Amino acid sequence: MIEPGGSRPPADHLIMGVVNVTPDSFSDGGRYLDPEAAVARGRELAVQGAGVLDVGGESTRPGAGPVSEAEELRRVIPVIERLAGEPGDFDLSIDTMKLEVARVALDSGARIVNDVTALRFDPGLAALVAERGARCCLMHMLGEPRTMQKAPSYDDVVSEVKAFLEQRMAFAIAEGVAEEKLWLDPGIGFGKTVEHNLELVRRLDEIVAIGRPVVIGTSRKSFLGKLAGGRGEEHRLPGTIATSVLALERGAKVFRVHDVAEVVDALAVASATVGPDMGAGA
Ligand code: HH2
Repeated sequence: MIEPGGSRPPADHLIMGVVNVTPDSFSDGGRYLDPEAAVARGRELAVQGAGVLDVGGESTRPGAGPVSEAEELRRVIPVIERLAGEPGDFDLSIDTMKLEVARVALDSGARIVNDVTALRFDPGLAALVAERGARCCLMHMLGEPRTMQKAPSYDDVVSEVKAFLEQRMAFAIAEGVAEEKLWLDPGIGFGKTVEHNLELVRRLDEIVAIGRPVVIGTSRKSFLGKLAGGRGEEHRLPGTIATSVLALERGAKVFRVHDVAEVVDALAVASATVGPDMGAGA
C-alpha cells in the first residue's frame, strides 16, 4: 500500500471506503469481523481520503446467503457507534437492505443508507429515509445475490438499468424522500456479465444524465480479474483504477472502493488532466 496523504479527492467528488464487517465478503471477508479491526480500518480509510465510510454486515457477493437481522445488527452497530465518535471529515453509510438495521444505524450516527435493492427488499425503508432526511443510494441489481450471476440477460443493459433507476427514484420521491438526497448506482457485478459491466462503464454518461450523483463500485470485482488473465481479488487494483478513472471522465461522483489511497491519487491526476469542468457536485 502507498503512504496516505499524497493527494485529496477531486473537488465535488467523494471516495466511499468499504468497511466490511463480515466473515465472507468476496475480497476482504473475515479481515474486519472484529469490531476493533473494523474501526481501525475505517480510521485508516478516512485518513487516506474517504469522505464516506460504508459499513456493511452482510455480503452480497454472488451466491451469498442471507444474514439474520440480529446478526447484522451485532456486526455493524458497535462499529458505527465507535466510528461516529471519531474525529475527521467523513460521513457514515450503512450498507443494508433491512429496515431495522438502517434505523439503528441512523440512530447510531450513520447519515447515508446504501441499499443494493434500491428500496425493494423492504419498501418501508423509504419512509425511514424520508423521515430522517438521510441520503440514500439506490443501486441496480438483476435478481438476488444467490442467483444473480446465473446467465443474466438484457436487450440493452444501459437503458434497462437507467429505466430501473428512474423508476426507483420516482418511488423514493413518492414516499417522501427529497430528490437531492438520492444517489444512483448501476450496480457493477450485480446480475451482469463482463460485457454488461464494461458497457455500463463505457456508457456511464447515460446514467449520469438522469441528473443525480452517480456512485460507481468496480473495486476488485471479478470482471476485472477475468480481463486481467484471471487475477485474484488482491491483485485487481490496476483494473479498479482504470475503470474508476474512466467513470470519473464520464461523470461519476462517488467511488466505492477498498483501496482508498491509491484511487485518490489516480482520480486527482485524472481530474487535473480532464480539467475542472466535470459537471455538478455530489
Ligand atoms: N458492491 C458491493 C456491495 N455494496 N453498494 C453499492 N452502492 N455499489 C456497489 O457496487 C456495491 C455495494 C460488493 O462489494 P463488497 O462490499 O466488497 O463485497 P461483499 O458484498 O461480498 O461484502
